[in-house]
Amino acid sequence: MKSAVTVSLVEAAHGGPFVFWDDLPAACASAERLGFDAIELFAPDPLTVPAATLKNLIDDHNLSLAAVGTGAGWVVRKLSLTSPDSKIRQEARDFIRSMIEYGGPFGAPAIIGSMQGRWSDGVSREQALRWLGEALIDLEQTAKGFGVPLIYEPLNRYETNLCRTLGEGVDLLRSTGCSQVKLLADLFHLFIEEANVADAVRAHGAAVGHVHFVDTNRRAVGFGHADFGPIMRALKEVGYSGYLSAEAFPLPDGEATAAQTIRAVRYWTQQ
Ligand code: LER
Ligand code: MN
Repeated sequence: MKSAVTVSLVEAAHGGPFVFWDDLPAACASAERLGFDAIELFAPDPLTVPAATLKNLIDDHNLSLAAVGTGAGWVVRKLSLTSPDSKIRQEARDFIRSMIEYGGPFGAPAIIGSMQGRWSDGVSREQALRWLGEALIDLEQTAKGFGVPLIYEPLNRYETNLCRTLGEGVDLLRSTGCSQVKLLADLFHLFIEEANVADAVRAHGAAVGHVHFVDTNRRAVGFGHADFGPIMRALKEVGYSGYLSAEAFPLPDGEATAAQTIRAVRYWTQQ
């Protein structure tokens, strides 16, 4: 398993669960110094940091790009793949496609989390899941062009009413027939929604393509109260070899969160 740390450049997301903020060169320098394999980037759009600039930065710091988030489409532009308004649904798809095309040349998948939206306003759950499924089928084609998966993230009940567990995520993927859409196991969401996180990972591990590595209170692993032994054993059992990416609150600060995360990654991957 490989290590990654999140960097947010989205002003409107301040207060959110990202380790490093605003200063991408400084975040890359810290990530390299601490020994991370990669950064995961939460950017406003594909233009704020031109791809060439990003490439120079990560190359200079011996880092990879683990994934790109698409949540700015929701946070900044209020786009959603399940909006009742077809124009907004289309704009949401266009935005996500632009992020797939941004990360693709780096081998980095795009993550669909908050852009999935929620059903309401006269839209049934079935209808919303159909729209979401159609978008995954369409966007998977773009991802395939770069040889990268597309990552879909079940979220806890306070953030979506569509898919909240890995099992519900697997059901959605099955209904689409998509083979290159993988699930993001964000442990924070799973601690809220799963009866047993290790059992869920064991049952659905084949579908997991990315992990948000974080403790129960959304702080660095070890700064909360989960027992990571069973979860890490489950990830090993299912042969997970992707990223453990720290998407956590910078508490007490980003450096301490990143340092604790890399200690936890080393400890748990060597057990
Ligand atoms: C939001 O709670 C989250 O986990 C992000 O990864 C989704 O964009
Ligand atoms: Mn997440």
